[in-house]
Amino acid sequence: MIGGGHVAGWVPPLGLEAGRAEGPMAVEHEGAGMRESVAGRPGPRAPSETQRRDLVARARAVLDANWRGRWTVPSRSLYPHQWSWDAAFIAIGRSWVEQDRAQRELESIFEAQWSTGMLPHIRFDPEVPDDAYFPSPGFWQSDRSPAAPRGVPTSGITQPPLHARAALEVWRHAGDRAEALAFLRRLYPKLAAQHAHMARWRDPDGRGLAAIVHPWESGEDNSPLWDGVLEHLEIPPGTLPPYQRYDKRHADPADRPTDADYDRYVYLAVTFREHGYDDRAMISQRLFCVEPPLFNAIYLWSELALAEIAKLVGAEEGPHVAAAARIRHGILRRLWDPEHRRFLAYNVRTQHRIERAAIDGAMPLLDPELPDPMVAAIAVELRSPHFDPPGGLMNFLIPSYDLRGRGFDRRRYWRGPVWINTDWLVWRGLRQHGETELAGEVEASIIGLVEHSGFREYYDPFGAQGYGSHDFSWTAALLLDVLGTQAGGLPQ
Ligand code: 2M8
Repeated sequence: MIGGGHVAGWVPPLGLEAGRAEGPMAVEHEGAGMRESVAGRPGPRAPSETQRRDLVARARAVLDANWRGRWTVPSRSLYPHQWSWDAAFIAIGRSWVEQDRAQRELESIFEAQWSTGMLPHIRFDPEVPDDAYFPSPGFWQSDRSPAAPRGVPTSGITQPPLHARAALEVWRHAGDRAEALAFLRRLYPKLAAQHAHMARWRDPDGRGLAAIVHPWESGEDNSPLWDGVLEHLEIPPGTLPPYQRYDKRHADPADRPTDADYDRYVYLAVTFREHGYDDRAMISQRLFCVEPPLFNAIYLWSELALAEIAKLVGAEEGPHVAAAARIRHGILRRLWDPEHRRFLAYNVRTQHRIERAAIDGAMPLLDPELPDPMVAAIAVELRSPHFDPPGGLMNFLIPSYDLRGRGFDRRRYWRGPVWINTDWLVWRGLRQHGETELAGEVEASIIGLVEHSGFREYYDPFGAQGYGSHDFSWTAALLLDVLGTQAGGLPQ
């Protein structure tokens, strides 16, 4: 058994971890009679056509309110710029209803691409004041790198490369096929450069996998997966610049990372800044160097999409098929732990797998060729007490981290709450492998969480309480994709 530090049969007491008296009864209800009306668990019930129509209208209203003319902010309060993998999720959802905005979303984030091919994790909006979000462009100083685009302030690190997959989905849903093909032609060389950057600079020992150098690159920034990886970091006195966290103004500090975690994030970023965000330096220092299943499964899924896009635009698919095979080989060889029958993240610095279970472990389902015994092992794990909250209609799938694992926290950002984007990725993977019953339960959870608590950033698996920011874009976008995929398509 891995994870350690947990008591057998333990269930997190409602509302105790964060020192608050909160439980199912304290759930915010933004709609009427939701408990009866949602597709709850077990025994999911499909929402009625009226409910589906209402959800679509509400999701579209969130996306419209967060549209900034050329891109969508993840949240108007907490995240007032454009984020990289958010843009991909948003484009996927938007593509059901607005082809033009979906295309613009992806093209805007690629305006921030560096000449090395690196796609930064934030494209800053110069019109947003510096004190709206930390770290601001003034902190990152991306112009310290000759590879950064001139006139477009960005961060200096990347995020999971979901963009080729998003571009393919946009094409698949497009009403104007000619325009969608022109869009793919414009984007293809940029997507190929993004992937080439990872193959060239982020594969420290040639295993086919991409390594990340900062928890912010993982997308699941504050996961307990990184606790042990960050432990070795000693922050020399005087290295941290004075900084102020603005996130705690916009969200409850109990839902956000601790100050000690933030110091480490800032220390890593400052160190990379001092090296002008030089790829070689960021990898070779091994300050934080990890190969996560989530990042790499998305990398593989997008590489396969890139092969399809190449065919559509008349380019060669062969190099992408070969690259996908290399990534698959890396995932199967390096990230699969035969003893525990789980996919685990790999710490390149210590040369060991990180023996903690997170929703990451289910992401290789995105590979259509994942061998059946591994698909089965993932399904068993998702149904186990590590990821399936016990009992009752008010518990929801899938917690982002092992419910029984060391460091689990049901409300704190990436340490256990359910996120709609990770649910959606696993839902796609389960469907692809014919795991329809479990996929149906995840789908019911996605819809149920939104019906109970609105378009929140993340949710308590025990009771659906919503946390983090309100009117969160990828929650709205991915709900559109889920509803659009249901029989009858997207209600207009
Ligand atoms: C969160 O990350 C940012 C830093 O990039 C933050 O906490 O300030 C993460 O959930 C990340 O995955 C997401 O892309 C971003 C914007 O939604 O917020």
